[in-house]
Amino acid sequence: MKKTVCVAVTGGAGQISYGLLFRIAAGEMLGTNQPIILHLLEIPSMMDALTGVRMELEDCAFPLVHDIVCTDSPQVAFRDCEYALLVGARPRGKGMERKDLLQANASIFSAHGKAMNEVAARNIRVLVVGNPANTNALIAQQSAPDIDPGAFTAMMRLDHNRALAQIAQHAQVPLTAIQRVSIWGNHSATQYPSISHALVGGTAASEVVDISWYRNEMIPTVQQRGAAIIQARGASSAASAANAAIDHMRDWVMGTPEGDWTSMGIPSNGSYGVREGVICSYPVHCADGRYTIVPDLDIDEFSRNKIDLSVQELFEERAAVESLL
Ligand code: NAX
Repeated sequence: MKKTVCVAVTGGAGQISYGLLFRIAAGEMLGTNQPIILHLLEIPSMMDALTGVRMELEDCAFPLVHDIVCTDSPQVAFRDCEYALLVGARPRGKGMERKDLLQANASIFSAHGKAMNEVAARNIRVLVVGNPANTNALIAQQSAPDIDPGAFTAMMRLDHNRALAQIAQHAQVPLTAIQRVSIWGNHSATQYPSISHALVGGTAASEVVDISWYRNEMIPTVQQRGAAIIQARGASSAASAANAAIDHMRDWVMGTPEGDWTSMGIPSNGSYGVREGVICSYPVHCADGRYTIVPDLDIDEFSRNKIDLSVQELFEERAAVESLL
């Protein structure tokens, strides 16, 4: 057994957390040899509901869970944490513009970033799930100047997994036959799911997948999948989002499979023409607990336009919260 680590999850009483906490507690994220202390953060009005979640976690008698701390104080939640999953966020209310949503969440993520800066372990890894995830991650990062900026990531894995599932269904192959799919840009309807370098059963995806299906059906399906789920289920994606959060953290810590890569929202560094200053989705390899952008991919004109459009949106979101950066 390894040394116990603290894992903070915000929005602990929300629907994604209900799909997430039990899997973290079972060892699916950090491994079955990694004991954990869960730190669950909620707003004061949700503390009773959070107590209910805690009781259920206790009733699972997970051997890996050494303690569960429930709190409405970010300073308590992030103390000594080596992993933080920032799921809690303000949902879009009636009549709320995107700008209002950005502002409402900006103050939450700025407070959480400041608290992490004060009390979290210096080697913390942060995954932002709460929307708008990329810009919230940027705000948290900018509010935590004493923590490695690269520690702040945004969840694009749900989009990545959605793309895999669409290709598997279209090409009628098992999911395991598909490699090297990439999501570029923002976790929004402008995101660019790319199959330019993807392989299906070891063959270039462009030879297996119908290109007009890809451009006219797959791209919009992946971009709009969140809305389609709300329409069908009457509630937003929860179990699949929780699953993606587990996948994101697990691969970051334990590595991506040989020959494959994943997609993560990470600080832009000029790679692939995305200037510094936003949290952008790139294809990444993970090994030894670190991610690196997949180098030297050819970007054709179609891809360039799609990536630029989504990156432009990221900079517009950044401009809307500039006063907090
Ligand atoms: P819920 O509304 O069910 O849960 C959110 C929880 O966060 C609530 O219990 C709320 O009280 C709590 N919360 C709000 N402000 C908080 C604060 N300051 N500190 C701590 N907790 C706080 O939403 P849920 O369905 O769980 O979704 C959570 C977030 O994930 C939303 O922003 C949602 O848009 C986002 N998503 C992101 C996805 C991604 O791929 N990046 C996909 C799924 C999801 O849409």
